[in-house]
Amino acid sequence: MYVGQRVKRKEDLKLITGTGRYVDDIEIQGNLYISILRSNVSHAKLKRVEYSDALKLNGVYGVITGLNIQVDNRPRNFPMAKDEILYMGQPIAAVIAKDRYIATDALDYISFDYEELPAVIDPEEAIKNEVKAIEDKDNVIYKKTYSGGNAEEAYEKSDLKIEEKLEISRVYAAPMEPRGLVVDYQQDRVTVYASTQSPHYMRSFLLAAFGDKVKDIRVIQADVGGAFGSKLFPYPEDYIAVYAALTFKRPVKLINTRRDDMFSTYHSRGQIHKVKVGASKDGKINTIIDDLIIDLGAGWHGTYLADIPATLITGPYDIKNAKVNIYGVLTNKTPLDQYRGAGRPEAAFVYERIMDIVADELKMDPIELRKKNVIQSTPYKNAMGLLYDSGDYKALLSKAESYYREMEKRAEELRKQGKRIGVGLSFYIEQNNFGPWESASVRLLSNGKVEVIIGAAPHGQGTGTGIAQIVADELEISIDDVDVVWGDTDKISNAFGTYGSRSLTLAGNAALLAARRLKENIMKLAAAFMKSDVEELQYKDGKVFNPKSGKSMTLKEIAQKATSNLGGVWRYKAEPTLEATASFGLDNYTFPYGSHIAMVEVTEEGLVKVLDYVAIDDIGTVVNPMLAEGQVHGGIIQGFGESLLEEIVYDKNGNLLTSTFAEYLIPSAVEAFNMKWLYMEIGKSNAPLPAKGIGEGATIGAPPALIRALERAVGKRFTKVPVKMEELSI
Ligand code: MCN
Ligand code: MO
Repeated sequence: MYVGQRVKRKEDLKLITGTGRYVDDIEIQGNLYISILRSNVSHAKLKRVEYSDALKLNGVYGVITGLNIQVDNRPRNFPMAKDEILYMGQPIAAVIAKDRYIATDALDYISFDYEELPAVIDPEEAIKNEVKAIEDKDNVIYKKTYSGGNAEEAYEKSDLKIEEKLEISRVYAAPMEPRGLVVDYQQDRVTVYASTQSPHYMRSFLLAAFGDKVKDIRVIQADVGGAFGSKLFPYPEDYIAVYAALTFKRPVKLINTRRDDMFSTYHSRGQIHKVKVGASKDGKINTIIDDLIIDLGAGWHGTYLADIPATLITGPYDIKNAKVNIYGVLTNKTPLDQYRGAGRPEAAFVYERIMDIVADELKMDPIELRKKNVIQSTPYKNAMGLLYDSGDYKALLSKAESYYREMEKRAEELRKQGKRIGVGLSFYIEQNNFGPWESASVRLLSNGKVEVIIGAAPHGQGTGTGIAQIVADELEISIDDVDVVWGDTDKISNAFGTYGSRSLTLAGNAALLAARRLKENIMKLAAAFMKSDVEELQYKDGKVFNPKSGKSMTLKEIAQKATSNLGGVWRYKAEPTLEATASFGLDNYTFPYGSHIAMVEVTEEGLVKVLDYVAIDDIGTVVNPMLAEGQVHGGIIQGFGESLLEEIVYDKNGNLLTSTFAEYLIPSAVEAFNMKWLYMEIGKSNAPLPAKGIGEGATIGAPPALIRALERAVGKRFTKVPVKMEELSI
């Protein structure tokens, strides 16, 4: 059995030997380069773009301005500002030139006239609607209330009433590789090579825009240098590049610089939660009322990032009354979309801050308070109607508690030496398997090897290895004989991609079902070849054999026979193409859950050192503990960044002040620390392979644990991430 083993990543050999192919490594004979002129003002009426000087430059093929395409959920002036500039960094013009240097130089020869408009930057100001972020739109573009029980009445009746404003700043996903694409043009065909999490989304979005001009748009996912949620849906640059290829009838290439990327890759989080919490004297939380303000920037496709935390606001706790009023507001900032965790870290920050704050107010132990409130058994329907499927939350919490108590003991010793030490624990619930289903095909090749094509589009997670483990087990063959491939809309026609920690569960189970189907077909073919009844045959260790006659055939022999043309007449009762496809979806979300425990030291200057860190998850069956652990490590470090370093900052005029890594800080090896990951396999999903996801869990669990530890170390209450050095120093 490979499932459950720490199998090494099959993806790595290519990448560590320098033979990976990222989008900027791809050159199509004769491709032109695109460079984007971006707005340096945040809100203005765009009067005129002057580019005749740029056209005079040697090597410039053309300039595109004012391109507008109607795309669902995207504002007017998409993908380029035409009459109104909505945010700093918005594309205004695109230069198409012979090489990327000429394309970039030509930007200096383009100017635009504009009439500045007041910018809307503070989301709380935006609600007042006095100044408009987009001329013809109400600033509060999305308003929705979720409620369960009777939140107000429960609040009035509560012994303890607390009001807090909790804030999660805007962040940038900061993948190592910025976004980019190469568009190959061949008269009526277009092939896009992209750094994306979903070639299939890209294809369907682009076909909606350009479908009348081409037969199909094939999208191929290049190797991707990280995405973290930010490369799921196509961006303005993608539309501009395809439009340019079709207009100039040439292949084109567009690669973001880091600065381009920081301005244009949709930012994330950016939420304010004004909460009212009612609890009884003994620590039972009765109600949460939350006014949730989400800073959507200059677009409104990110509203789902408020729906997710709204429906998860009670977390893994049995809180019967809750109400969340969402205010989705427009501002003159880069539009908002998902970053690893997508809504669940926001929810966890809120309900876990609530747990710690209520514990402090009641002078109770925070773990005792959590134990009092934690959901006792599953399945459980939460106040907003979500059905938490499976797991033993109490058991996981008590396991986490033992680590917490042990760290507290050590912390106490260190405190006696005068050190500022804090320990924090978070307990969280996840939700995954968004995007209804996923597909996979399994093929037996004539060399006897098995190719698995998945509709998910991994980009660093190692999911290809996890799925190879599943298929190798099902077909009882060596994992070396299984090759998992993905990322090409021509290889599998309908699929979604990798996001929401869904790939192992959905694509993995689709691959499992496809492998089963293929095996059934192989048995039928073998029966024809071995002149046996299929009932007489058995499948074992990658061979079909007849116990009566003692004869057997290997997969390779079956494949060669089925695909050779020496058989003469058509006589198979089974499908000789040796390919089976299946799709898999679950009719409910799955809900992994877990706990993080952190011990930190804060120096007088406000420097933070993480002394110890433990994370515990229950994700049902763990296919590859090494891969899952790797995901947790990366997520914890990103959670550390979000807690202490990362913040997108605009000034009051909408100038982006964090447009390089000198101002926008991300954690590096210097900040890294030891982390231990443990898992339980109690909460299985309903899938044939009862796994749940782990790709995002740690970004959910880390910030609340770290913030609590910091709070205990310095003796102050923190209600906003990131916590700044000056708040931590003495
Ligand atoms: N796994 C496992 N057992 C399980 C579940 C998962 O062994 N029960 C393993 C899988 O084999 C896979 C990994 O854990 O190697 C993650 O699988 P899964 O939880 O299904 O998540 P996805 O593959 O769908 O990955 C998406 C998730 C998301 S949503 C973001 S954002 C994110 C993340 O993955 N972006 C990443 N991790 C990232 N890691 C890298 N290196 N780069 C990114 O951009
Ligand atoms: Mo994601």
